[in-house]
Amino acid sequence: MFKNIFSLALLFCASFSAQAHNDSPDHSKKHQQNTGIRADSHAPIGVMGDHLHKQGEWMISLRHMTMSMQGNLQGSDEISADDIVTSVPNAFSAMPNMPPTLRVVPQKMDMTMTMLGMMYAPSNKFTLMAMLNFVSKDMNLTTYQGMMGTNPLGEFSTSTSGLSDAKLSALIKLSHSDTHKWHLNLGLNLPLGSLDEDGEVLTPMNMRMNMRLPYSMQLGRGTYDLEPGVTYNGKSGKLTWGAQAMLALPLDENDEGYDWGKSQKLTTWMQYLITTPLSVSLRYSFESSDEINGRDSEIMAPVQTADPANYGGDRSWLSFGANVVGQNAGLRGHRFALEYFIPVSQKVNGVQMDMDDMLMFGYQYAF
Ligand SMILES: [Cu+2]
Repeated sequence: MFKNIFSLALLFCASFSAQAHNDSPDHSKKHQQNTGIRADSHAPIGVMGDHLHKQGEWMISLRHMTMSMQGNLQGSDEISADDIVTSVPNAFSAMPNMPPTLRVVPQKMDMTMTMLGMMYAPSNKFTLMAMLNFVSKDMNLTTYQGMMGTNPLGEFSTSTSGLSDAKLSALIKLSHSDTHKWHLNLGLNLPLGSLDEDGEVLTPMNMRMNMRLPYSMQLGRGTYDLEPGVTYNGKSGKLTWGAQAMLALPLDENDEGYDWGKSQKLTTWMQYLITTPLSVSLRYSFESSDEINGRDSEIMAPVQTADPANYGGDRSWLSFGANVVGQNAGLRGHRFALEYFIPVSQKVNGVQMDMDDMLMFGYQYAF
């Protein structure tokens, strides 16, 4: 699939650059460089709130992300399904009819997220941003037979989809020179996503039961989170670079009695402008998050994802991206971008699924 997507993206890039060069043969290339909209005036597409707008300007954006997870990690080491069901304690073993170890193992998870964004600048010093998110999640799991041993009983899958949390933020200009730009990000998570999604699961006793799905399958965080951060952008010739640090601080526990804990994200990137309408990027991201605080009393099963201690940890990614921006006629100012992420390191709390690669596409248009 990725191969096709990349060919498509390259085709886009090629047609956009061709257009920029063919346009108005009277103009020198230098002139076009001066009047064109630089592709690298926005950060790689996965960075949110990287730029401010001019007073009165609006921007709409649409991003689509796909990510997948396969297999499991304990800390930073791979752990097999057989090892999980024989060695990892079940957090609910004190409850009646509960096995001493985990008996259900997640094998694969696919997730997509669609983000619809809007920006508006009431002044040159201040840009507002709102984002609506939609998610869909699919997980395949294997259930092991009875209270112990390594005999698989069967497989099942669960899925959820719908509206996730929304975000509101204010971007406040600090200092802006031609080379260095700094701004503050003040974000707020609005808990619109559902926390009580159900699904049918296969139990180790070979029963199909409908129950509340674990935390990672729910659609939202359920809390108002304060998300303060700071963003830096630098520019020299055909090179741009930047960095952003963000925190997420839940203000209270949610209606089901838990919160996702604090998290911090740090990212830094570099972009190279190949031609005015096309830039390529390399980015490093690091995220560290707490385990879940508290718990939802309806989430109870011999599976790692039902235990709040199996959430959070440290993860980092490298990503490769491209930004393309139309230069003339009907496509002027229309941006298309993509970013492809590869996990570099993972050190998870407890036992969690192993992240695979991620891909994000985006479209942006300012007016
Ligand atoms: Cu914008």
